[in-house]
Amino acid sequence: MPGRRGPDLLHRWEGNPIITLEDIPFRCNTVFNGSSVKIGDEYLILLRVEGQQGYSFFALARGDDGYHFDVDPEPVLLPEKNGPFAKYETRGLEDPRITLIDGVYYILYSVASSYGTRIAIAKTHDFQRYERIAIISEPGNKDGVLFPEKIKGRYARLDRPLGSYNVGCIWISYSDDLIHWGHHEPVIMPRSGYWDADRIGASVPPIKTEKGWLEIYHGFKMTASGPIYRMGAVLLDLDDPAKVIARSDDAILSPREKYERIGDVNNVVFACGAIVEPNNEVKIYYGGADTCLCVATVNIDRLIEVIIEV
Ligand code: BMA
Repeated sequence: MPGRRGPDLLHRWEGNPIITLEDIPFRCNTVFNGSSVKIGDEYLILLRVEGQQGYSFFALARGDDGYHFDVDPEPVLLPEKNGPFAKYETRGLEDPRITLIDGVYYILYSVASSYGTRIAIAKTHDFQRYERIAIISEPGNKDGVLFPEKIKGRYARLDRPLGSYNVGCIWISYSDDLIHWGHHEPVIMPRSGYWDADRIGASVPPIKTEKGWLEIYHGFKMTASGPIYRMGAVLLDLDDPAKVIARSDDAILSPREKYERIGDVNNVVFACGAIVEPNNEVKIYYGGADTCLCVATVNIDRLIEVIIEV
């Protein structure tokens, strides 16, 4: 909406936060980042929950309006204790991102262990049963998001390998089978002096629009009291998403409210999922200060206009 007042382009829901520790029916330390899907009229959010041991796993929240949710009584995906994946999951499962392709919900997430952080892929048809498929990156990589369709015949993903000098930037890779990935190429870099100066990563799985792939990403700038995590947006070419068409100069959401400022990690807004409604409103689900889940909205055409007009 032209003329919207206030520092942030996104509009925070007045009832934020939408999920806090009090909403979790089992004992845990904190709940934060989550990825969303809408199936018919039902909204589901796969949540990152951190247990009292200190590692994370996933729980499922359900609702019928996108704002009010109930969390299932038990976690839905825990680190494996046995089997081929176990040794890569000893420090937990983090930051799920859901993408629907041909009726299957694929979940990219980070697995953490003393070997480092890697990206894993699992699938589900119903959010009741989950099947691990493979671990699909080397250590030092996270923030994997899968495109919702093949591009020139291959699956595509964005991810965030930590390159030299510990600088994280967003890369693209391609695969024929979702398991073996290659043709890696950097796509989006941090920008010196900007809000996303020191590290960036993909946040929401790319959303197809007429103007290009919309990628809502996160970035941080280091300050004397630690990083400030903000949200931004870019448009990538539909046929060749390694090409950036346009990028917002400004962050679209910055931590300002108390629930974004103060928590287990201060000054964080961190999205893992979004839903585009039939009226073109995008609901973006994001963790606040690693201590709660929140939602903010924006009209998708307005968002694209802002990215392009820079
Ligand atoms: C990132 C991820 C997120 C987290 C953020 C802020 O590296 O681990 O899950 O929300 O840091 O702590």
